Amino acid sequence: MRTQVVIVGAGPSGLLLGQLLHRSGIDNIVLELRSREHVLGRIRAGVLEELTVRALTEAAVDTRLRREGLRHDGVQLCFDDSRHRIDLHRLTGGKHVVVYGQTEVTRDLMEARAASGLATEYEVPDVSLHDFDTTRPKVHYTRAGRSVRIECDFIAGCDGFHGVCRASVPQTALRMYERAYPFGWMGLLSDTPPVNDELIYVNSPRGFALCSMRSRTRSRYYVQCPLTDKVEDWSDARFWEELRCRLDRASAERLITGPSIEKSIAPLRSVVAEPMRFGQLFLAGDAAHIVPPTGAKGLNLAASDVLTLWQALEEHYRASPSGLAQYSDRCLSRIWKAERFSWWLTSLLHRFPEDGFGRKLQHAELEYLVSSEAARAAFAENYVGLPI
Ligand code: FAS
Ligand code: PHB
Repeated sequence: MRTQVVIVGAGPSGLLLGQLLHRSGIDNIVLELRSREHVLGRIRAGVLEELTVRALTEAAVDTRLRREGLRHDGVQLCFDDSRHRIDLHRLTGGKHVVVYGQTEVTRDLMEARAASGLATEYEVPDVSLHDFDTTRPKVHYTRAGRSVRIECDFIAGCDGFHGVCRASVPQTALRMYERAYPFGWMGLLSDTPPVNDELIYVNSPRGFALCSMRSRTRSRYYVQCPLTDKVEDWSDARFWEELRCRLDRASAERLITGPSIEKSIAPLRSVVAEPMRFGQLFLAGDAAHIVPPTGAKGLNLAASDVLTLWQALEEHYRASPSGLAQYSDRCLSRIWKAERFSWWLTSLLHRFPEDGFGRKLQHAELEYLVSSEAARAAFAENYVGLPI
């Protein structure tokens, strides 16, 4: 079998790249380890930058997003029992973010791919990469007991942090930069009206909390928790009580609770793999980098990697000077700025073990942030997403 681009991974990165390549007339196949249902069952990101909306529009996968996505012109910071609004729209000269769950983005991309009749193999357990340091890379896997070999021009590694693509690169060719945080996020999804019409990021003496949403009737909440916690340690009642204790009084009184429809714990870490290109193999999204979700950057960085890769591949196939050689440096420049913002906001809002001096610095920075136009503007331009 032969195609132009083999895409490993059917998360948002892989599916978005597949749709963009298709619209440029570039053949591609997507190979996914898990089932379609499993991929859709993951509850992850909730906030899209305008750049991500633009990428989904280029891929002609924005109809439901424009109908159901919630435009947010501001976010709120909560500390010392009071909330402070950051006016994203005014501070960035008119930009905003859109609240629309990653699950819905993935569903829209899956449906668009199926409607386009493009080749997608789910539940493929043994993808292996070959000869990607030559001009004739190959990808092998088995399907119904039969060995399949695909010859291609390029391989896009969109298989997330634990995928096979980055793992196929000789360790001597990779530089990994990592920072782990001494806590995780316990997340809860509920069919209850959000406590507020904008997101609330909370720094409380008991730890970080985040009030987000998926719609006007479905809420997404997080509380910081020890890394040793398990989901079964968190009954619904315990979660709601802990969230109430961390919120300002007015929000706590307004909080509407209800049964959880999903609960999960995610560890927080910052990771970057450099470079992102190895011969004809290109890494995109979580396959190349991880951010703590505090800055709502993970999914959005994946989208900007994919936009950059799609434009470079389109130039290549149009036989015009292509950006393939600059792909890694271009992506890493934006990735590191988002890594910095995500690390900074995580350091600002979370409770670190026994660090009195650190807590005084946090408080001083929060007071400065909410009282300085310049500081709020810097927060706002990072939160809505820096330009590619
Ligand atoms: P993904 O990991 O989404 O997709 C990779 C795909 O590759 C998966 O479907 C996987 O099954 C498949 N795959 C893996 N190995 C394979 C193999 N060997 N062969 C074939 N396929 C293979 N971001 C935010 O902005 N906000 C959040 O709140 C947030 N919460 C998160 C919570 C968790 C628990 C995790 C893990 C991430 C979270 N993220 C969040 C980040 C997340 O949204 C990612 O940035 C986003 O999923 C990146 O998309 P992909 O790069 O497509 O990677
Ligand atoms: C979410 O809605 O899941 C979400 C929103 C903002 C974040 C992280 C997660 O910073």
